[in-house]
Amino acid sequence: MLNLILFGPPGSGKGTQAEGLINKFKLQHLSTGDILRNEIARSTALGMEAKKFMDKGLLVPDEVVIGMISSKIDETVEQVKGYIFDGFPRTIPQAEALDKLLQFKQIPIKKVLSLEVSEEELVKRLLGRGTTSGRSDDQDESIIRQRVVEYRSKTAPVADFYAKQNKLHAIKGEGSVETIFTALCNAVENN
Ligand code: B4P
Repeated sequence: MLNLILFGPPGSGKGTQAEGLINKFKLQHLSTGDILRNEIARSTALGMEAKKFMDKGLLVPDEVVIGMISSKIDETVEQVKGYIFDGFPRTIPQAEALDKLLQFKQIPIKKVLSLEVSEEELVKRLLGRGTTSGRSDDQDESIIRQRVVEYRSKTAPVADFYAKQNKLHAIKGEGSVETIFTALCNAVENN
């Protein structure tokens, strides 16, 4: 099974690049951001709870997202060739929980692809998306900057967690979508 993590700050291109990687490697997409937005759209209790955090640019509590991912894996594991985790794990407890889940099923993470983009470029991209996406967390610069602060304090340490396992591959996330996609494919295919 080919299990990949797409890692990087908000707006680094995780969702954008996930699409191409899913098509090329025939992987199941698991985006915690998409799953949470779907829960919000359906006004579920989980969605309403998550919205309180997302609207402020904060991470949703670990137990909520870990439970969500665990049940998605249970529902799909028999039918897929591998997963692309997009926007998960975002904290060390999430990374530890994912390792445990995958160890139990004997389907470890193969590679962690880390997209590197400057803060000014992130803010520019997300404000740009905010003009068309309808996403409230993309429309206010102070919320976007808060998401970057959350990334630096809680998510960036996850890179070290995977570097210690020799699974981390840093990729320049600025340039054309096609050039970045080629670099990601090379990282997946080469040892
Ligand atoms: P996510 O849905 O994961 O979204 P994101 O980090 O904002 O963006 P992504 O990185 O996927 O966007 P992309 O670059 O593709 O998270 C949203 C919120 O959900 C979080 O803030 C948090 O509250 C919550 N959440 C999600 N997962 C969680 C977890 N595990 N734990 C706790 N909370 C969680 O796109 C950005 C823009 O850049 C687009 O407009 C795109 O067109 C553009 N773009 C992409 N590549 C480009 C390039 N090469 N050049 C120019 N523009 C580019």
